[in-house]
Amino acid sequence: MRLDLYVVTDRKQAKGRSHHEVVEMALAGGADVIQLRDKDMDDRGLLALASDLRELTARMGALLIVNDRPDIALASNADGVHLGQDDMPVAAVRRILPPSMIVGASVGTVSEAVRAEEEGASYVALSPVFSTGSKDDAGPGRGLEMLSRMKDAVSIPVVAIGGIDGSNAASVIEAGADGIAVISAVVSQDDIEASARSLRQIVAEAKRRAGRS
Ligand code: TZP
Ligand code: MG
Repeated sequence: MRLDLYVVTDRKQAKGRSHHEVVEMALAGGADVIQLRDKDMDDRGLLALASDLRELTARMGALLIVNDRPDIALASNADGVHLGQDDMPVAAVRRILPPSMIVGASVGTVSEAVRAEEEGASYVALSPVFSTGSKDDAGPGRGLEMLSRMKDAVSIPVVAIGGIDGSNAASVIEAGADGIAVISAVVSQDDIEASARSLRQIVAEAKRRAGRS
C-alpha cells in the first residue's frame, strides 16, 4: 500500500473546480491515494461521484478511499473507507466490509493509534500533525515527536495530516511518517498537478535519504 502522497478532496477549497477536475489533476501529478471527502452531498450524489472517481483512480493505479461512509465505499467499489474518532468504530466496520478493503482511522494520540490497529485498521492518520484552518474541529497540532512515538508503537503505516505543505513535508517523513495527507497544499493551489508532483518528489527524496524508499 503506497501512501506517499494522499490527497483529500474539499470542494470549498477547490476555487470553483469540481471534485473530478481536482482529482484528475492530482492524479496527473502522481497522487497515490485520493480520499473523497464531502460532507454536503446527498447519498445519491456521493455514490455517483465515488463511482466516477473510482474509474479515474483505477486508470491511474491510485487508491480511492471514501471518508466516513463504509456503505458508499462498498457500493462504489472503492479501495476503502476512512474513519474519524466520531465515526463508526474500526471494529464495527471490519465486520461489514470484506477483509480485502482498506480501513483507515484518524487518531490524535498514540493510544488511539494502538487501539485502531488492534481493531483492524489498515493505516492510521495522525490528525492534525500541525494546526490547520482546513478542518474546523481539528484541534491543536500534535507535533512531530508524537508522530515518531506513534510510528514506533504500531506496525501499520502511519500517515500525517494537517498543515502539511512543501516547507514541512520532508520533516514529517523524517519523523517517521509513511506518507503525507493534504488538502490545501494541493486542492487550493492554482496548479494542482505541479503542486502534487512537487510534494511527491519531496516525500520520495526524504525517504531515499532515510534509506526507506
Ligand atoms: N483531518 C485532519 S486535519 C484535516 C483533515 C481532513 C485537514 C487537512 O487540510 P490541510 O489543508 O492539508 O491542512
Ligand atoms: Mg469522519
